[in-house]
Amino acid sequence: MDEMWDKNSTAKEHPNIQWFKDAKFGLFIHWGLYSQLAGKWNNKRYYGSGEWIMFQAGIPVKEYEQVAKEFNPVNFNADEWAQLAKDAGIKYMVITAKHHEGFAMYDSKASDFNIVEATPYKKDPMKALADATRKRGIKFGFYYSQFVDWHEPNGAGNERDFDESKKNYQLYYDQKAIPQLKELLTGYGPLGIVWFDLPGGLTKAETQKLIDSLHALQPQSLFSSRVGQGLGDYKDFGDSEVPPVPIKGAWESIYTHNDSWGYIEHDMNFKTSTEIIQLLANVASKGGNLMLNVGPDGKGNIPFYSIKYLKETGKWLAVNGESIYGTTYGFIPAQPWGVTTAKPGKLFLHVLNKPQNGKLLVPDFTNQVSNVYALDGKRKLNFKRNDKDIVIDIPSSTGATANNVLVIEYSGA
Ligand code: FUL
Repeated sequence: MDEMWDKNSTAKEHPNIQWFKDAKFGLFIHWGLYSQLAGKWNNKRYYGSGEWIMFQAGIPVKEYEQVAKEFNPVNFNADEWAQLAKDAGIKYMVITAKHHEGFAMYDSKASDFNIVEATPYKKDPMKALADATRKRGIKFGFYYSQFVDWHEPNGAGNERDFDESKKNYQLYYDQKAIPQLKELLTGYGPLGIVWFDLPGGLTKAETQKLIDSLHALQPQSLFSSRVGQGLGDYKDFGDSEVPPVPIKGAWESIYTHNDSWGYIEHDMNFKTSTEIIQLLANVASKGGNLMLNVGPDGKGNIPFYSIKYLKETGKWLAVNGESIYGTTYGFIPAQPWGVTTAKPGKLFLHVLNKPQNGKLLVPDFTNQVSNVYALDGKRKLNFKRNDKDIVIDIPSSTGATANNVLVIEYSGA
């Protein structure tokens, strides 16, 4: 079993980490000028990551700036977005304040390339969203691309418009990234998370200095490990990655709902609610959080299928949330029928594939069992002890849902 993800076991965790460990389910939102392009440029369709279209299609900075003139998300409604998160059973939300394109989706004094200055919309949607989200008891946070910035001569990643040999990354950090991060940490109330992405250009000592100066503004805010140099308050794995074994400490898996983080009009490959629920159970069974991404369009609409499947996921969580929120990884490894999560005195069996013969085998469970029941409706179930194993009778009436959760209550933990 791994110890703390990349800290030694004596390293101190962030004092405010517990809410994050308990949260289990977050909503990631990628929203920017790329949402307006919707995966198309000059009548050509692009696939993959919509938020990379400037790079993929080779759009020069000056032309990309023109996209801002068309960006007018009149349908954006902070309360609707926050209420969707609430209905979906989401516990924290992280939205792109600035992605690699360099465009600030908030009122930034540090760069005119922002939603208030450069678009006909002229308003800052982030204030309203931060308030609407927190009002519903959901933590709010920002994604920030700290090193890659294709709009800036001194930012990383755009060697087509800007000569790499002339770049001064420190200047970019001093003039844009650090001032913008400070704006985000001072203008939008208490942030649950700052989700740094793609580190570079800083030594470990410089990264630590940056972290300290930002934590001084909001000590309670948690910083993602993509701040770089092995630092950060919790670990993010690669995009769309679940570790194969349970991991101790605070960590997160990130997935997007279809195949793109930013909106792509022609990407309809949405995960169903069954797939989301099973993914969530799988990640929780390893001890982590799932942050699932949606990509609203340029008008501010969240895609129809994201709304539909998120709401269905929320309905399942309303009944079965006890087996997800506040759990730790299951101490029985993955079985042919599914995965497990745990709380003191309770083992939750997430039955993702119902056993054909109606007998569910839990191997090597030696504790004294006091009760076995289905979480949905609390129906008591018959079980037998078979040496070290437990065999539970699954009633034939058990339907095929995304995830039937059974509970074993036991003593002697
Ligand atoms: C990556 C980015 O390059 C992608 O565009 C996306 O934001 C993903 C979540 O992280 O590093």
